[in-house]
Amino acid sequence: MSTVPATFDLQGYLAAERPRVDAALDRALGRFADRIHHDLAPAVRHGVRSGGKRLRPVLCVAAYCAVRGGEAPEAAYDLATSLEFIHAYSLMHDDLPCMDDADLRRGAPTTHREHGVAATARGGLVLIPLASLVAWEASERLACTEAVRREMVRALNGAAGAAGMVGGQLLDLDGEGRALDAGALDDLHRRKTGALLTAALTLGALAGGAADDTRAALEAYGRAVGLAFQVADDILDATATAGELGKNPSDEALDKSTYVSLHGLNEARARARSLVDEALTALAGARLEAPPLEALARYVVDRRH
Ligand code: GRG
Repeated sequence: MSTVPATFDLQGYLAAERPRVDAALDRALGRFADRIHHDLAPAVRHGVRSGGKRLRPVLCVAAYCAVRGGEAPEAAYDLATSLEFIHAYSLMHDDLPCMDDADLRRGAPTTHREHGVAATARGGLVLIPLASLVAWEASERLACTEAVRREMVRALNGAAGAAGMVGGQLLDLDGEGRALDAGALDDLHRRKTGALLTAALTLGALAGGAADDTRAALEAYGRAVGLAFQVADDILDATATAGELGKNPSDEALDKSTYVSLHGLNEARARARSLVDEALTALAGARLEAPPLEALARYVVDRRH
């Protein structure tokens, strides 16, 4: 099912949104420069500003616009920066020798390859509290109430923590060399990847002043898109080249259970499509007119990196 207007230009939309996100990341690194020890600043900058699709901030701002209509103010992009800070730290740490031991990300050397393990480990840690500070400060400029601002910071940290991304990463590391069943694989990825993607929708919805049912619909969309994203990631890891991916495929080398190893390529593709339909159904149920969110759901599974 798709209600995306044939005229919606996702590539043009992303080409306009990504520089706005990058500008917000630069603003945050500047505004909070005194919170980043100067020895760690190059590694932090590398982790935050070395490319990437900027999917989480883009989703956050798209949710804000879906709720409020019109264009998003600068502060909405500043709020969305908090999600990218958590994402950046997670990739810096994920690539470290004690985790995935990756040399390449986004077609370039990983942060620890450029700036060393110590600065990367510590710089990643600096980004965690900074993300909360960024969200707290930006949400004040968006004139959110204190209760809403607290809820945003709680949602961000919940998604980043043991019940979310960190917990998912632990399950992932634990699962290396073991066959996980379908339920365990879903649980792992709902935490590791899905929780932060869903938090992007939560923050955008809260900032936009969404009613509870609209927020719930956006979060249902986020959960479906989050899992679809990971199914697509597994398909890409199994089928794309290192050149396309900008990193070395690693699932097989690390002996990880994936949607492809568990279900096969065709079934994994069908699951990704059905999750996209689930996401679009959630939007339609809330009568949300949101062409960017509809197109982004499809993009998540159609992307080549
Ligand atoms: C101490 C156990 C422990 C964990 C620390 C390292 C870590 C926290 C978490 C890792 C979480 C992780 C690597 C999640 C993967 C998420 C994912 C699919 C990343 C790729 O996202 P894209 O494609 O990346 O959006 P770009 O490059 O576009 O930004």
